[in-house]
Amino acid sequence: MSDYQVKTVPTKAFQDQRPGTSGLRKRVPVFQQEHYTENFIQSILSSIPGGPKDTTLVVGGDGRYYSNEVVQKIIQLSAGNGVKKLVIARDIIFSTPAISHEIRSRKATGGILLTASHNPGGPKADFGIKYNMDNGGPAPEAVTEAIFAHSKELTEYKLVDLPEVDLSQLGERQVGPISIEVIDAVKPYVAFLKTLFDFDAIKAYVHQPDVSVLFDGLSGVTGPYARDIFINELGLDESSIQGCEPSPDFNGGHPDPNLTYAHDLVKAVEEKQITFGAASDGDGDRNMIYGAGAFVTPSDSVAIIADWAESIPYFAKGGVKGLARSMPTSTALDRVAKAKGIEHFEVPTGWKFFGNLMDAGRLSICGEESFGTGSDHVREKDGLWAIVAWLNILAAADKKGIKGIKGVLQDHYSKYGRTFFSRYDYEEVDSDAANKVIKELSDLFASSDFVGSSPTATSSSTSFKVAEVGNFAYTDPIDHSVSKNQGHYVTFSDGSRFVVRLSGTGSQGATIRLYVEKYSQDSSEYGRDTQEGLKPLIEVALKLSKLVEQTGRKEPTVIT
Ligand code: G16
Repeated sequence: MSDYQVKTVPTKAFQDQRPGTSGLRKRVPVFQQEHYTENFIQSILSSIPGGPKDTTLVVGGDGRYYSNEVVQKIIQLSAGNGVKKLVIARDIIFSTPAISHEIRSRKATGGILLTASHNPGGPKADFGIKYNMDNGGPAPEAVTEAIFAHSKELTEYKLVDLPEVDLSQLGERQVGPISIEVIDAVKPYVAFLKTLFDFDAIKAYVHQPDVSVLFDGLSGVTGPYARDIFINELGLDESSIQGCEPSPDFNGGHPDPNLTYAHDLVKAVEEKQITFGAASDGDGDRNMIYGAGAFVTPSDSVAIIADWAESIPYFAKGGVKGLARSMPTSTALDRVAKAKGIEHFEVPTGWKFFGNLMDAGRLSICGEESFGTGSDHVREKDGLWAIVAWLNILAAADKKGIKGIKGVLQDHYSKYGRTFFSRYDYEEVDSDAANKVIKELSDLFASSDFVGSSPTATSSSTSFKVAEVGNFAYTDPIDHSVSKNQGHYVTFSDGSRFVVRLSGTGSQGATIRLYVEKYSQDSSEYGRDTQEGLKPLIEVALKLSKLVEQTGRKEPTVIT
């Protein structure tokens, strides 16, 4: 008989463990309830296709508050469920894209990621758990629904009582019935990036006397990765990085790389007139690109990366097989796809929807308005990948006399026109009020005379003629699965549009997202302020959805 007994622990099921856009995200005290975290981990293990027995799982996260407790639970439950091996990052610090890469390069069964991404961390803030598949990507809806179904019916979970495992020491050891390998999670990922990009050209570019760089890790997981890339590989000075010490509560900040939450970076870039500024989020999958006087919207970012793909060795060698964006992301990418004759796709919000297309060899570059950009090098969006891609592009553009981020943006607009895009977030809205906003739009769409009508923005007397409306649904071209209710959209006859949907990543109440987009080929408009240009459209969107009346919110929480 083994020294290690598998213990069966009776539990009660929770009814609120449905994974959202990207895993289960709740406040820490929710995860701290007796059995809550164990139940969810058991539901994940029970839902692994083929079962948990003899599997190898990669485990890590952004190191946020409560991570160590949860990893110790994962070790015990994995041992109880017959998992053969866990590959865990030293001190748990493992960026989401690096986990994706590790799963793929080891041919592991899957991975458990501990992160609530860009949401704040700390004893009263957010925690999250998600499962990734053997392709390195987030579990598709069939699997997340299986996890949810398990969680609602669970009566017991299995574990082995084990002493706490020290995760600061590298190396492989046997802990009871399970093997634990603690790895350096930074080196393999940075070595991988070096195979994708022209690091020599980037190095030459960033050392030009008129070029300066500032990266902000927002105290999230990318700090050690950024240090290796910017300081060790590119030979830049310490002053080129900030916020690069991972902190369990992100130093009290909100690790979301946008104009609101990455204000320290924006301020420093403007004050010091830095050529290239960039930030990444808590778990390292999001990015923001910002040079002095030049903010790159994520929708433009993916379009520009696609347009300049040939300057990036990975694409120059392998070609660009297809392009894709999430539905609310602006149509800037579509214009590049059409111009280059490349297949392109519009998928629902959620990186998990890109995976099948990549696995089928039909998608190379994709992005989302929510500061996510990436490619088929892994199956997650990848903040540092996007940042290095931009440096690669800037180096190539510089050789053609196109200077800096501003130069690349102007060049793009003159070729393709400019797409103005903005997102208004109304966070922690009462759920009933949020549902009423959605219902308001559904009712409007059902009325026979809405399409063809011309709502007017009273402040400027601008009218928009309604051309098409709908609630976005998607049929996956590969496995033909159908995802409905993915966002209400109104498209106007001039090509502008707005979208309203409820976020699937909040941890409290509801978050309403309003996305607005307007396209212009009038070069006198290219230099225009985004919010100014979109004002009439936003007014019409708010009027039609009755958002202010239903929620009592006069202003959004965040504008990006
Ligand atoms: C996740 C998903 C993204 C999605 C974003 C926002 O990002 O991976 O695909 O665009 O959430 O989703 P929602 O609008 O439903 O809140 P992350 O960085 O939070 O993992």
